[in-house]
Amino acid sequence: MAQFQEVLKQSALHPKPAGLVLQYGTSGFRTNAKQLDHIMFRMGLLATLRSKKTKATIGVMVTASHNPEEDNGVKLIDPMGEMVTQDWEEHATQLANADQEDVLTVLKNIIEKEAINMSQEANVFVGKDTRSSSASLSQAVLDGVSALGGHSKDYGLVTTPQLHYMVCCQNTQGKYGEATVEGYYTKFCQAFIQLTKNTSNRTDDQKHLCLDGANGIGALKVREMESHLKKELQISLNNDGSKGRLNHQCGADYVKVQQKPPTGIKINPGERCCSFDGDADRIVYYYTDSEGTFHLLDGDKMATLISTFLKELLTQAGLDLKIAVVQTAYANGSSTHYLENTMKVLVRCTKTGVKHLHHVAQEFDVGVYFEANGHGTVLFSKAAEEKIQQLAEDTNVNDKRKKAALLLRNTINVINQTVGDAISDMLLIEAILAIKGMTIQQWDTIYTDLPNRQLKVKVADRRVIDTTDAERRAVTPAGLQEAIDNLVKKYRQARSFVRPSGTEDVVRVYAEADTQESADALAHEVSLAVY
Ligand code: NG1
Ligand code: ZN
Repeated sequence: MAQFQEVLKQSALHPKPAGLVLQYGTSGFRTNAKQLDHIMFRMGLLATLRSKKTKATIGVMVTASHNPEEDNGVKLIDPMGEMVTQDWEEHATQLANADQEDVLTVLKNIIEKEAINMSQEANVFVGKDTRSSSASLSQAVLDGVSALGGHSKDYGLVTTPQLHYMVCCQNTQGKYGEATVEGYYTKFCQAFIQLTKNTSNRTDDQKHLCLDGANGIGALKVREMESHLKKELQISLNNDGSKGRLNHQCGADYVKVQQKPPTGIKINPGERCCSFDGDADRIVYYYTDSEGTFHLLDGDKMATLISTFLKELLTQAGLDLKIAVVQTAYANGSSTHYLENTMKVLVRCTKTGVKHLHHVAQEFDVGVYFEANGHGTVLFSKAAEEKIQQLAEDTNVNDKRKKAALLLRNTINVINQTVGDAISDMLLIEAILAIKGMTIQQWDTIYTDLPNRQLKVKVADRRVIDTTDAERRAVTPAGLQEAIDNLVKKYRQARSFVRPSGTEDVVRVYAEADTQESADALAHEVSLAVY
């Protein structure tokens, strides 16, 4: 067929470096940008097939999130704006690793296995972050789409969650919003303005937020969005990309892992600050107190604030909807304890990686999910949305129930349900703090984090470690878990686990205990047991 001839011809222009083997990992392919041209072309091909198979628009995002500037990566987005399904991750890995002369064979195998009708139309949305390599790499994706006769729309510079939103809007015929960047700002900012409109006691001080844009795409997009916020949120933007390097000593990952503010930003005591990561799908909050001590409010603190707010509104609205919080093993033990024992909220733990959290959150009427690193969102079931909508429109309910229903409706609209989104999460948190009249210090005192430490250990082959129980226990190598158990017993309120990273060639060690010294010592001892 002519289209396969075109694939062959174009594929030769995007050759694979000999011997290179890459895996579709926790969130797509990610490595040094110089090794990715053929991967991008082939993901353009694969997205076209996925579009034919699902008879829907598929997204391809070119980004390496919080990795350094010289890296890049790519992830595929399924029709409802969710991460691509796991079976297709395997197709992606096979196609990415096929030798040059085998590309057509692998492609045809996928077509056969998935029974794809090649005369079906295909549509692919493409987006990219601000890395200097992203322009040519996203062009390689577009080349892949056109080689198989697919249609593409190049959104250019967008955040990862914006592209997820576009794909969802397109495939739901605009029911989720308009599939444009302008439509995105309109939807989320209008909901934010509605939510904050009756918080008249809010001072200018409370409307002010200090933001670290990680020198990435999030900074650019916040600038674009600002006028839609009508001064209801006044953002002073640092690390806007004009001077510093992407993710270099700044951004959500740096702040979370280093447990300190971005370098070079002047923060006044008590000032509310937040950091985005390089593609704006993660956010963490923080402040320094009058003694100069740094306080981090991470994904767990956000999940707690959001779920508390939603639970209170559901009670006020008299709606019997099942709410749960989904976390990973990295969630601070104090957050889980507070949610289960004080808030009486159901907590579920899944493997690391947002796709796992997203799927579990879908099992509930209201599923709040967050990784400790600040990636998360809230999912509302269709039935929950309908009940909230009905109540908001009902003329026979008392004022209290009605008010709660209206707040819930606007809360749904301020949330990007397709994926964790730094911009949408920021608007949600800002709205909750405004409605509750709460300062960042008050939010911080809801519970106190257990001191914790994360370490990375380089080993010959990290895959010798196999885990179970949502990665909280090691099954192999023999004796490792027993050694960890014995170390944990030496400390108070202690917990520790190890797992191979899905995005880096390291084993990650996590430990928490009653003091920072104990957490550090335990993490160190466990990392020695890993060798
Ligand atoms: P790995 O490298 O598998 O630990 C990291 C993060 C995940 C997730 C992915 C994708 C930690 C401990 N792990 O995964 O939460 O965000 O990257 O970016 O933060
Ligand atoms: Zn990211």
